[in-house]
Amino acid sequence: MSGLDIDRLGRRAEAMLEELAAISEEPDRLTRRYLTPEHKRAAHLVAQWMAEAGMTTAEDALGTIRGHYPMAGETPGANAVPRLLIGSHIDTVINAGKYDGMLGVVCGILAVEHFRDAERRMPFAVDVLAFGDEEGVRFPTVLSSSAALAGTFDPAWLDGKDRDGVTLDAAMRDYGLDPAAIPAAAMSRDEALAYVEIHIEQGPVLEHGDKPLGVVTSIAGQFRTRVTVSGMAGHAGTVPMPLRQDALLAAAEMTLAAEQIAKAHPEAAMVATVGQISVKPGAINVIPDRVEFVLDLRAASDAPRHAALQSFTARAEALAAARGCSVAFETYHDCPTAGCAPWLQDGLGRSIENLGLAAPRLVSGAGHDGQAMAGLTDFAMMFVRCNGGISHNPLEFSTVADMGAAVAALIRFIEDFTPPARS
Ligand code: HGY
Ligand code: MN
Ligand code: MN
Repeated sequence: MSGLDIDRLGRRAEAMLEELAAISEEPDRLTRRYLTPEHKRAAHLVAQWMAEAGMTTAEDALGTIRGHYPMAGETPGANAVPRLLIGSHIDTVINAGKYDGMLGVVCGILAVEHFRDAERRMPFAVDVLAFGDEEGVRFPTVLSSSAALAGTFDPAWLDGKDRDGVTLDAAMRDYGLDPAAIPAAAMSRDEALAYVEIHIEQGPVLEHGDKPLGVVTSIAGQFRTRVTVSGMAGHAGTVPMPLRQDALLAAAEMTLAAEQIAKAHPEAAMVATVGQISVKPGAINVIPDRVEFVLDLRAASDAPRHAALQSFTARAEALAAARGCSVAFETYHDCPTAGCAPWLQDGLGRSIENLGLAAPRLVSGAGHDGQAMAGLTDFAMMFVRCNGGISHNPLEFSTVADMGAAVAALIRFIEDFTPPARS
């Protein structure tokens, strides 16, 4: 198919993912949140693989591990080296699968290893990036480590707290990082030729079309809005139902309203999710007086997504008032739809077709570091088929053959990569 040993590449990827999957905060499931000791162990393992593959490695101010494969003729310490960026993330959700994020880092390492083994260097350097805060599961930030590399990190994020009240600033220092060095983490536009990410599709389209690989056209925009509902605590046994100001019942009606709004817009590929909720005071026999949840609202384009959030907040205020409750909203993440550069889409498409495979185009409903990297350079993504489209779930699975094909296609892409002439 390509003169490359697809099976060997796929088996290497599978073995590396198994090793990473064993590094978890929890004994019986995979959870690896940003700046935890487990993140550090995974980062060290990835840095070791990068070094073994012929790269120099560095850790930036956000903990991103940056592997650097020099360009032809590059002298150590050279400035303004043009580089193709390849990366993904090594943080996970709670009870995660072992492919989401990690596959893209492993593919980048295996592709560079191929060129090192062939003693071949390109007219550009290749950086492999292992970001640590893509999921945004620990702090109220999302894509913060790729944003820092892109130069768009917001210092206000440093005050965000995790569920234990630890700020991002304190967690960085505890991890051995220096928040004052964040500005220096930004890469100059001159150096970044493009950013390319390989990722499992996390959806059913490729499997449904019996296609191992695909090329992403755009990444859906998303809101993360914290909703705080306040009511009145009371005795579960003595307050008659009509007299209650039950914050949980109001919140429950709001989550159903979000579902109705999303279902009303199939043309916008709109989805609404509430995956995290807290109920206070949290006693069995006390009517809840404070409920906090985060609404994750996404759509394939931005106008309907913004309109939907407005509809939701109006609906939520009416539902709260009807129960004598109040409601407050804080949108802490508003990530616009990001388009993948057509020239990079074409390059990825050709590299897949070079393997004798079709290269279908598809939209990503999932968010990715590419949305942050779009602030620095053109970006594109290659999707890899995953079993049943399942993700954010330990049942996540991608075959050796499909992962091997992804590495082979990436190798072909790098071989044929011709950066556009700079004006
Ligand atoms: O939520 C997402 O879309 C991604 O998995 N962070
Ligand atoms: Mn991901
Ligand atoms: Mn994810």
